[in-house]
Amino acid sequence: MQTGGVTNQTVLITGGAGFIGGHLARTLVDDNEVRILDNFTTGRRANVPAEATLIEADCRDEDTIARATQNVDLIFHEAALVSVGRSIEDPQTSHEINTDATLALLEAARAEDARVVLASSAAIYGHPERVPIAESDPKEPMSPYGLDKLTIDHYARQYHELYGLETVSLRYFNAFGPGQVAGDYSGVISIFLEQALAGEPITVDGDGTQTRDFVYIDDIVQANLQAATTDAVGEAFNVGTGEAVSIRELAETVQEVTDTESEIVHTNPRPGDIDHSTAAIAKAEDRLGFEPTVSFREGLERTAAWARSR
Ligand code: UD2
Repeated sequence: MQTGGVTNQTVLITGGAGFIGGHLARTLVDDNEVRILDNFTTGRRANVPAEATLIEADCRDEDTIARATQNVDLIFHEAALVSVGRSIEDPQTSHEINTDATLALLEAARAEDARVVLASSAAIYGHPERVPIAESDPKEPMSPYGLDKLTIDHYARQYHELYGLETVSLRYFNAFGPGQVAGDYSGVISIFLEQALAGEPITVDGDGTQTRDFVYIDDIVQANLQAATTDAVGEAFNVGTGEAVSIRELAETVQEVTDTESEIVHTNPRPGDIDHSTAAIAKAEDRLGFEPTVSFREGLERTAAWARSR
């Protein structure tokens, strides 16, 4: 993938061994000096390119942050506790990882005058009053995770307003693609693909009428590269496709693309789950030049092919 004009920079990717961070690292490593900060809680060593410098440590550790940010030009902050469910079980840990560590990172970026592109989330909106959701719509997060992401999204804007730091918040909707590994706390697509390929039941929480805006990893990377060079600093952007897919429809499409015998079963709805979530992307289109390039179906087929090859 092209680096979108991000060249010859010293780049720190926190969570650089994770799903999104790993894709960013591979995209940037040939044309930049890439540093990865990851503690491998959910990250994977296979995601770390050989040419990158690895700092294996916890992003909550302030000495680590100081070392990792030394002389950096650009920071992609992807390290997080990404599970909404985990944050409900353990709000304090969510706060430490998602909020406190981000604040420390912003402080370090201020000292280095480094641009920060920060992973915010659609979870900040909570139950939306209407879809698609615009950036200025009400924000009533339903989970500690959503609250943490809302807090750092505000901090990013404030660091621009108060200190002139170049920050951009990207409010990811539901990212998916090759490299997203199924686990108790990972995204629904990776879970459904693993279930389908193992011939196990596909577990839909609740009635499956809840909808999500699934955005393919290449387009997440595209938005990050645009955020790294845009003049629209101090701003937050939705990163999605504008297309709503219900979880039931997702389960059925997974059945199709994997050609599985797996049945769809329904379990209890998930506490703190958002009912509908679709991004309005006009702001990202107009100001970043963002344009989704991979459809849900195409992305799912590519991801299924990857999952099958594992
Ligand atoms: C995802 C991200 C979160 C945040 C948010 C933004 C993950 C793990 N979380 O949260 O970080 O950015 O998107 O919108 O990527 N489901 C099932 N069966 C399963 C697993 C999930 O039906 O086995 C349902 C679940 O109840 C929910 C939907 O699928 O309605 C999506 O769940 P998710 O955990 O993939 O993602 P979400 O939207 O909670």
